[in-house]
Amino acid sequence: MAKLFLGLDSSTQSLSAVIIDYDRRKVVYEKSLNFDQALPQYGTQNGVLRSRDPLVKHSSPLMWAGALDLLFARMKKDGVALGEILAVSGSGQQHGSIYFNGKAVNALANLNSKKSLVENLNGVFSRETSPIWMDSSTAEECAEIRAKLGGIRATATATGSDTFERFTGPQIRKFAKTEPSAYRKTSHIALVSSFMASLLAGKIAPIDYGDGAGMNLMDIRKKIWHPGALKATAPGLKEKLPPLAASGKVIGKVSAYFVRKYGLNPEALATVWTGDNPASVIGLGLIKPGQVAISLGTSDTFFGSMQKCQTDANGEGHVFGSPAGGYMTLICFKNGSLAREKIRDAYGIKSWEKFGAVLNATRPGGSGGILLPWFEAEIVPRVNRPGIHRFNLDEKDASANCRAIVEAQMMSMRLHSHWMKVAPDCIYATGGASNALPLLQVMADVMNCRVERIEISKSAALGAALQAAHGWLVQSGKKPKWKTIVAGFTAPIRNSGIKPNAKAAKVYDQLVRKYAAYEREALRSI
Ligand code: XUL
Repeated sequence: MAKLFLGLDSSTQSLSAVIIDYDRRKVVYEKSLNFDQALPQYGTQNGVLRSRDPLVKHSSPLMWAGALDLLFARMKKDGVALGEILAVSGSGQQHGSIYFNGKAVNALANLNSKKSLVENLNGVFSRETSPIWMDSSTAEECAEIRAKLGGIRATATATGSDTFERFTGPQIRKFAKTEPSAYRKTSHIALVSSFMASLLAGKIAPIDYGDGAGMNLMDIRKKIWHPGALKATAPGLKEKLPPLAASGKVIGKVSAYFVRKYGLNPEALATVWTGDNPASVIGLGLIKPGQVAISLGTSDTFFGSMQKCQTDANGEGHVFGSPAGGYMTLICFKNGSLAREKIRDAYGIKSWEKFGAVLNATRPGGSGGILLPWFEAEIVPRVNRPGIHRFNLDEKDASANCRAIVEAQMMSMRLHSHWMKVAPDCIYATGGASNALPLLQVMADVMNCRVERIEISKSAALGAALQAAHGWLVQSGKKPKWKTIVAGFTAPIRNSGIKPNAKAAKVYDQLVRKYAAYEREALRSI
């Protein structure tokens, strides 16, 4: 019988599934469900609820649960051999938090398959909505926690990152301060990853070392809840948090809900989920230390695997646990795809092909103009007042602006990834926009490094499926090597290598200095 493993990825805008046939080293099924389209009753825009305050970004945990039901229903309808799946794992958008009240444990243990998950979860939340990673409304709480932990360097050394607005600890502190009675009624706090794992397992699931590191609450070296960080964040927090565990660790058998309703294998194992970035590290096969990838998605992320924990003294980058053991580094730029899309649309360019043609038709460095595209509050560099800044750049010049936004994004990555001190010989590009070769040429030129494409549109879900396989093999008494697990599933596209152009690279060596100066100036002015 085929060894089938299911990986799910609950991201900002969609829920995706990838099923792998482990022995055949093949992805045998993929499906994605877009929240706005499939569940319009929640009224989200790009997966986010509308809010009057531009810094507040919440989503609905019920929508995620509804999406899980819908996705299983679609898999069943598509004739997927759900009865043969051996283990399920997953990944979630990082940092988002879910607040359960005292009814949750019972409700999870007794999920009624005659009802929907949404009906089953009626009345189990102490907070109806979930702040997600795009939220930047906790600057005050970040400052308070950072001060109690002894400043930026001390906070990053203790928890893997400086305090960040989207990180779960500052979000929990804001909730405890602004809604103390609802906070008191909270019995369990989950991340998106552990929330979805809890539904699958029918019990409160552990948080893994990858996603747990995105909370400012975990001791990054000891991988336990950090007593000082807990104390600095909110009263009685330890009791509300689940245990920490390695991702892929078996929680138990899947809840009977999924067996009865969708015919999932009753022996299938539910395992601990992780964050979407840690899962992508596996899905892209970044097992060797020093391997670096740039993912061009809703947010643009620059990440790689790292053996020894080394934190960023300036506090811009993050260190998370890697599902493959060891660590991963990550820098997250919030104004990724949506910012590119805004510029593309503002100049009436109808497709990404046309946008690429505009890039090809302009010179590296353009006329030396710079565009800082902070449509949304930015994470790196930290910008809490959104705005677009142009230096020596004519707003009316469509092609110059298209080139300038891509160059700015790449130069920002070059500048702010300096602390990782990795000199990769190749950068793997992935995510939606990595199909656009002209954009990758700018990446290669700015980074002065070869770029290879890995066409795994669902790298997080694939990583999750591989994580399920790992968990199952360990449970079966094997000692699987990650190198063996990922082999054959992940490889760059053949002949996809894009070499940097030496002349262009020289232009960017100069321009990046100008960019750094303008960025400093813009940050001073806001
Ligand atoms: C990482 C981050 C984003 C989300 C996107 O720190 O905030 O990449 O994980 O889902």
